[in-house]
Amino acid sequence: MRYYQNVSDLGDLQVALREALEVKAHRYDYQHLGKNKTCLLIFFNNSLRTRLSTQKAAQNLGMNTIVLDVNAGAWKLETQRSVVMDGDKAEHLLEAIPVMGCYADIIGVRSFARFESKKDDYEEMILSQFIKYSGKPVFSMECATGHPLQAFADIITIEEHKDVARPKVVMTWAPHPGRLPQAVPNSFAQFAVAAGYEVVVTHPHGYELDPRFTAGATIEYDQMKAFEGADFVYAKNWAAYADPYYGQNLEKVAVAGGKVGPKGFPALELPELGLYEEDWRSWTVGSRQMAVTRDAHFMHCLPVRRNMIVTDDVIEGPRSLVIPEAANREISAETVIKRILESECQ
Ligand code: SN0
Repeated sequence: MRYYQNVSDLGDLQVALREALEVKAHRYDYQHLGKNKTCLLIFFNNSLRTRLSTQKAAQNLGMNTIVLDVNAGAWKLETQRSVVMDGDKAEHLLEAIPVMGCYADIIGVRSFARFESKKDDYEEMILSQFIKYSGKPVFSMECATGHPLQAFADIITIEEHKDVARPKVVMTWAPHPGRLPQAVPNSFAQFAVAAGYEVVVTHPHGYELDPRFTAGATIEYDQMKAFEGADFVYAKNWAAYADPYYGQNLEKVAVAGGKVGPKGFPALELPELGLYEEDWRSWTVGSRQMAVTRDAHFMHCLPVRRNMIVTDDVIEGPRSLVIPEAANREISAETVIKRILESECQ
């Protein structure tokens, strides 16, 4: 494996899951693979779990790690070609990337969707330039369209906690004051389907994800119906994907009478979204929804806004898996970096 950005890069997911459990049991047994090798972790966005777990994973494998926050101390980077660089950006990505490649054996990149251009985001404008110009193996630490290290950790966690062969896994949209990327829900849906689970995705009208990522899942607009009999509930906020509201928080567009939406498009009506002004917060996951599940485990990638996404009692409850998911981030990262070291760096 040279690049990691999709579930397909893992090949057979069942084989990858078995390997991950092996890595978890023997995480310091592969140090010879990374000796005198450097893992460079480039962050264009904030991070807590990804930064710590990926650094730990590379160190478990005997690698040196260098972490760079592009927005804290590096030169501001221009990312578009043909721009006259007379503004505040001193360096171009087209020089910065090959320079980074000189110092690294493997590069991890975090670069969220910017919601300025759907085309740039869905073509992975930043990640694909690292793949093209660094000359080194590259893995995603959440880029515009996916967060495959998170989804791999989530599936490992489900495998460890499921009590039926084919659990019902429900991914639900939940409210947020801002507008979050589709990367986490895209990858989670894709991995959960690939793992062979019964996958239901529930969200208000207007929040449909890119169907390339939800293929194989059932879309159910009635959240209570979706939750019936669920074994696992995965909550996440995401902004609209469909045009013309790509990257928007639709509740805000609707409540503002369309004034915060794209110019020239009609105001959204809340009933069109299956929402009424007072009730979009009813999508916050609480004991009401959890009561109709099969005593489901609760999951979220973190960071989570309590009492927006999920109530205190559910996230603190005995069925919450948010901490085991975070712990498995070390394992998903180690499995991925191990595979890259084995195939590309020996
Ligand atoms: C990111 C996201 O993609 O949703 C990272 C999740 C792993 N989350 C946020 O940016 C949360 C920010 C907030 O203000 O809640």
